[in-house]
Amino acid sequence: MSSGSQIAILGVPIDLGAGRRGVDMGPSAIRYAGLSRRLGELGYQVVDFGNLTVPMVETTPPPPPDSRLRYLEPIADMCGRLARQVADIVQQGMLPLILGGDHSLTIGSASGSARQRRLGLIWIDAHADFNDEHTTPSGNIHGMPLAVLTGRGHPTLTGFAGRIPAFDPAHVVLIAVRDLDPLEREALRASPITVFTMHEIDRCGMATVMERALAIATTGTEGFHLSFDLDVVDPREAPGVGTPVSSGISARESHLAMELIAESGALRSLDVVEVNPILDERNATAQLAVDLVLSALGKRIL
Ligand code: 5AB
Ligand code: MN
Ligand code: MN
Ligand code: MN
Repeated sequence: MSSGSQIAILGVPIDLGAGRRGVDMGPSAIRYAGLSRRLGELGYQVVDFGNLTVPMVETTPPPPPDSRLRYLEPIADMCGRLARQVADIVQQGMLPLILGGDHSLTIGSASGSARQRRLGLIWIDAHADFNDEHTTPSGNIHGMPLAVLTGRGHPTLTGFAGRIPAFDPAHVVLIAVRDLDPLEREALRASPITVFTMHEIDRCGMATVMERALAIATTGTEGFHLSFDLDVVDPREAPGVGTPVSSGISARESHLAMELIAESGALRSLDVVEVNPILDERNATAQLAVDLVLSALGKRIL
């Protein structure tokens, strides 16, 4: 994607998949931080499609207290509609930029983007989001999207309107993981997904990790979808997230990852998720999200 191309922004103000409230306001906070204007300054034509209509906690029947798939039906319905709209955006030749919202939405955004083409998947997150209803400690579906996208999960999620499995695990890469649940960890170890944990980043550096990650996501594919969960960044620099985990990557390392993604020329769609304005400090996390999107789409310092 280069300057002059078209970017389609779509907000998904969903928080039914998360354990705490607030990420439903993420799309507004990211827009308020100047997303459209700054993409325009970078040379892109920007079309903002507004927000997908999604249900909210106040008007949705509560799940049973022991539910292992909280808000399953409304989330599956949201993902089906989102996948269709993202596939439509791709058909129109635009690059989809999805604003979250909790990470359950990526079941829809990534599968919609990969509906008519073979894509790799780069998942940058403190968590692996690789739970299913048997391994989850919380029942929150935002901890499950990567499992669903690679074919493991409840049939209501794996069987919705998108193409599932949308991604061959051989072309999926997880970056900067540092918080796994015990059974999730077992599932991940048994899977062909490539995982670069914080250990590999400390050891080899972000540049080397990204080179390897990009090779995996782009070899034998038509490019890749990027899913960026803001909780991957250290909470001192990105406090506005629902599930902070200490000792994360720095804002600079995040920029480096994004700049290398831009250089690859293979980014086909992206989402930025889990921004929680209620917990943020003066919109710093939303501001960082915008800065990182700009880096991923080719902004250079000089
Ligand atoms: B996020 C946890 N593994 O499944 C679970 O923010 C947290 O989209 C999931 O990465 C965090 O509930 C989901 C404990
Ligand atoms: Mn996540
Ligand atoms: Mn996360
Ligand atoms: Mn292959």
